[in-house]
Amino acid sequence: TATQYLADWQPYPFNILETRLEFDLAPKGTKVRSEIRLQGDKPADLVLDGAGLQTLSLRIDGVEIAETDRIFEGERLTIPAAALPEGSFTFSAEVAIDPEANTTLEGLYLSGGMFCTQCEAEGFRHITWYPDRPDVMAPFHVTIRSEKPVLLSNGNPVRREPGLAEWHDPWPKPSYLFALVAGNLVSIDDHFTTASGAPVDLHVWVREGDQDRAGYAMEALKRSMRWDEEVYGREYDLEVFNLVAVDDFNMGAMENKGLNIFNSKLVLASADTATDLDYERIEGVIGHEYFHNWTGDRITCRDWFQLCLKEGLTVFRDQQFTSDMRSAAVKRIQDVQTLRARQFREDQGPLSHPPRPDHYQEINNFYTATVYEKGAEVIGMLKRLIGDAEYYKALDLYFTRHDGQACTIEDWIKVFEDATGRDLTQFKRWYTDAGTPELTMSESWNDGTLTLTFRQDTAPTPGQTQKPPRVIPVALGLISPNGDEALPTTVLELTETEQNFSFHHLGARPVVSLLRGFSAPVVLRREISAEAQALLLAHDTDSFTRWEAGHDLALDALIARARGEHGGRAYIDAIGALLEHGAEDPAFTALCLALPGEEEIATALSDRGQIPDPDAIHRARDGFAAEIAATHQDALARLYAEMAPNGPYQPDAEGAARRSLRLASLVLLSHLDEGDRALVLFGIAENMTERFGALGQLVAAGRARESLELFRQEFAKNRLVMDKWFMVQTHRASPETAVERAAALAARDDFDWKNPNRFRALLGGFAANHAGFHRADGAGYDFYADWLIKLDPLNPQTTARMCTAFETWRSYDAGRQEKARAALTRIAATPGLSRNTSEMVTRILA
Ligand code: HT7
Ligand code: ZN
Repeated sequence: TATQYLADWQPYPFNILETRLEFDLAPKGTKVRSEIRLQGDKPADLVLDGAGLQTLSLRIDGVEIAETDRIFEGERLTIPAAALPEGSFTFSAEVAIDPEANTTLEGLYLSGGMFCTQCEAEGFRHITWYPDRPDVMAPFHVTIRSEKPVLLSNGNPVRREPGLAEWHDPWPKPSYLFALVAGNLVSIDDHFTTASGAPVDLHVWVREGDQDRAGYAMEALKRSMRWDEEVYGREYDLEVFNLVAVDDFNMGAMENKGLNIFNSKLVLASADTATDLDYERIEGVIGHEYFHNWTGDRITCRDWFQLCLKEGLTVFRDQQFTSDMRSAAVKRIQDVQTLRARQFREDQGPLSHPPRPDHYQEINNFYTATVYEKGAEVIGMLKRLIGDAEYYKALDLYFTRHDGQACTIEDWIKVFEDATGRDLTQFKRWYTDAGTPELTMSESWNDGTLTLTFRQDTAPTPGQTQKPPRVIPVALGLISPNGDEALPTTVLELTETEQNFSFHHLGARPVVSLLRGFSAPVVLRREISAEAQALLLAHDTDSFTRWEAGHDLALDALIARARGEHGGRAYIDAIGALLEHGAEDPAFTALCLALPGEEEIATALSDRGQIPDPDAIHRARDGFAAEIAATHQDALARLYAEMAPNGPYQPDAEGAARRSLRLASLVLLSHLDEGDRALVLFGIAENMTERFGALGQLVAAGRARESLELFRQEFAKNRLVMDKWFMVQTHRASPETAVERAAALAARDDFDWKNPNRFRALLGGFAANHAGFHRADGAGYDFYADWLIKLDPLNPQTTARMCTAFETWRSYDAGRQEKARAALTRIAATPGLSRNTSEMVTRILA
């Protein structure tokens, strides 16, 4: 398969003045007529992309193109320059496509009888012949003919009559932002007035019966619109904003101009069907897609290597939004947890790549944690280095300088250099170099002076052996032995491989509160005593480093226990002090009570040069939880009771914080009462957060049979809740029974495996069951591989993404490695394997 290289990018030789599309929708035979008005400065071949199209006619200025002037090569059509008029001309095509047969969920497809599209990254070529690349931008005029009652496309509505709708999008956009929806939908409607007084009609479209679960999405949309005006000065720019919920969707949501399309799980929510986490994700993703209107749509990417230009920035913006809507401290801790679990894991394995890769085979495999989450961290570092005022000044310059353009990371860096006068050459390495730097800090104390020595090292990554030092902003503070802050947050700028910093005139030797707010995406190495960690957990003024101190104590204890040693007293004692005042900051207490997961313990063990044993890790974690619960039984029971609902369910940060502490206490207490409390809570809970939390504990305790059946009976008709039902069973089953449980669930009639949400619920839940997936006899790998092989011909995108479950396979013992390798080799050898999955498996095996 051909590899694409960043270095090969060439500008497209034509501008598109306008793109006109006409759709005659039919499930099996949709006709698409296109008219593209092009203009070129000098003679050039016209190269268009198309895949799986039945071409009925191809014309230039109304005249059918001669057979000899149509050169088809793979997914490419070339019309030689000699067959084209000079200056401007119109290329028109008529093609037929088959949405019903389209199971890839890319291009135009059917979901529950509704037509919908997904064009990012290269889906538009499945709709018609077009320069399907992000730097070719055009205004679109779209006509839809269909008997479906609701017919939507991008931009503003122009004409509506029975069986027909016309839309015009005046903002030039690339084909990946095109969208069309046609179906039996109902909407909830609202209005928004922009800061400069322009009215906007807002519609959230769902299936009949789902309206009462769409209200939260609408509120989240309005909050997003206001926030982008207030914080970034960005207003919405069309008369209407449509948001549609779709059941069959490969990812979370898509930012098509004026017509955002969402996985229904990121729209629909009510107290009895959605958890606090669901609500928070809905708000965050609605924000994310809305913010793309400026960072993605108005300013887009020149090529797909620049994906993090829009995704890193938009993730950064959605993280800021959630911090402002909820608790900034909690949000930062959660984001770091996600970054470590997903991006660090990626960076430490065979799939490591820079936020701005320079080659790929299948772009859909690069919608990764590195592009998204590390891309956001890099912007956070930039902001920390230059300060808030300079950051917003640079963003203003970015929006004015590049509005309507398709840009690169170089353009982005230049904006910051011009706005601040800084040289960001070294900073740019964060975009071009893969790998997570390890930052080692050592201390020396001499007569009131503390000297810190920092060293940065980045291990080689696939294709990149040399890792020169990067600029690393290290935010730190100093905490005196009495708990007072001896130095408030100070940002050090590391630029060398090794550097010293001294702090003078200190009374007593302080404890360093290091990497406050997780000021850079690095792995820290330092010697620190358990007493010093406990001091930070008790007194640090920075909530991230405070949480981190407790987390590291717990992780050290779990590592020791997984090796068969004793450990954990320091954490148990420190937690005791925290629990006394636990109710004062319930969300923070809950975060400190949640033990590091099994996967994280496994990674920490391999970081320390040990081979993780998944079964020993599972036992160690269970045993430690039981010991914590036994020691603090009274305090936990008190908090569990105290955090019971004190009014009707509200999906806000305060309510969610109380519930998170109630459930964190329940998790620990369940190790003592074998699920007695969980059983009671399952029976009385009036919201899904508590109900589902209780159900998880019951499954883990092996006491869920009746509760699962009750749950199923109640929610059999609600797809999203049934996804939870599948997921909790594979995720929380005991390691010994997980494969059999997953296989039994997969054999059920209601395991609609062609639906990505259902597939991810069962198989993704199973892969997250660390000891179950990594079962020593390889049964977990085989089961999982069988399902990937089955899904691949239908849905390569989802299959390829789910291959990442294997990315850590080399960390385990020889027996497991052999079995994982066999499963991966079997996938790789499958005849007709998609390009997506083939690339992933090859990289993972390399
Ligand atoms: N920009 C989108 C990324 C995307 C996607 C979304 C849905 C289905 C397939 C997709 N391929 C790529 C989502 C986002 O980051 O906002
Ligand atoms: Zn995005």
